[in-house]
Amino acid sequence: MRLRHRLLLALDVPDLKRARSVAQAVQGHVDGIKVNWPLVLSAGISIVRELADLGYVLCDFKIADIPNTSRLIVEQAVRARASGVICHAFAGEDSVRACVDAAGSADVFVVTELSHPGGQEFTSKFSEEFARIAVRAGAAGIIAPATRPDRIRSLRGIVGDRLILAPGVGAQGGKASDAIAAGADAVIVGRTIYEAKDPASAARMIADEIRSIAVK
Ligand code: OMP
Repeated sequence: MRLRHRLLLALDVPDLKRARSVAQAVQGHVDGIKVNWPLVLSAGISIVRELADLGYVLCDFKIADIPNTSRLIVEQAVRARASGVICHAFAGEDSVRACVDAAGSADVFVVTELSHPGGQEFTSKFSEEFARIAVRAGAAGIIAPATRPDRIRSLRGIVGDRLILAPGVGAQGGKASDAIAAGADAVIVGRTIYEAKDPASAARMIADEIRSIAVK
């Protein structure tokens, strides 16, 4: 993944027309688009193929199943031209390995601890172990919470130079520059961009905020 802006758009927009228009609008301001179930369930897997014409598409299917099913899911995402997929680690290292094997040259990102308050009920207790699983299984990186930059800092110590993508900016209360300063390679932002009147300028503002700390 080429990270020029250190920003990915979470395109959680079930309305296909609007999703297409937001995706077009942010071109040149984001490094990729993350697609989750709301859009895929409404528009079908062909939306992944369509968005792949614009650049990097990360399929956030939060895969958490037995290895064989995990493999079958990743194969479909790759067939639809996904550049990366997201899986959970709580299904076990064998399931994460199955995702990595099936992904081939595509990236696998492993969720460590979820960014919302409920993420502290269960996932935060295991996030360091999940990060170790990501490293052992050969994943491209992890997902870590922009809402808790201190956790990004700790997890960076475990994953070394693997990528850290941090969601939870804006609507969930996290700050892009804080997440980057704590060691994230890029942030993932949804509502703050796609609910803005002008998604392109919302994306540009976040990228500018990130750039402003990167040059300090
Ligand atoms: P906004 O809160 O609207 O910016 O969207 C955040 C996006 O990141 C959504 O697509 C979430 O599903 C996703 N996400 C989190 O918010 N928290 C996490 O811990 C993990 C993810 C993710 O895996 O992308």
